Amino acid sequence: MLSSKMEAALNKQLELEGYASFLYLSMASWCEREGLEGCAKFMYRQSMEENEHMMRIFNYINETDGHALAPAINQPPHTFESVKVLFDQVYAHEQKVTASINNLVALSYEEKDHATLNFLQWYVEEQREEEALMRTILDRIKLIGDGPQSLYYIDLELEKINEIEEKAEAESEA
Ligand code: OFO
Repeated sequence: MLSSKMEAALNKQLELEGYASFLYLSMASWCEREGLEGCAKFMYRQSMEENEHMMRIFNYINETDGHALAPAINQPPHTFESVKVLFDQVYAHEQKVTASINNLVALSYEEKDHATLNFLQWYVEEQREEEALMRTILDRIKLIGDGPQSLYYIDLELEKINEIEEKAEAESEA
């Protein structure tokens, strides 16, 4: 059973995951409109993943006798200065999510809530992977440059990353 403090904190996390899903959806749309197909595909997938992250917590709250509350989500921005700014914002949001997951882990220790501590380990690992992936993308953008002539090559890099991610997903489902 969840303590009321833990239940409230997990419900709060739903907002962050839900916002990430809508932010990335908005980014996917902007990329698509800019003709950046590889980036758009990447952001659509990230958006779906964030929705899954939200639902995993949502289901956990109800399974542990809490009450999962559908969160209020602020409207994300619709336009982005550049593809580099867009990925800077993704990285910043992921860092914010990581800090929040770390606070949830600390709270589960405080509350001696071993089930939630165990549940959160998946998120600890997921955040480590996501931050590493975003840093890789930002490093590649730095190498290629983000002027108008570079966009084609940035998009190709994202296509390569999409292929790797899709292959890993297919392997994990097999
Ligand atoms: Fe779910 O916040 Fe990113 O991964």
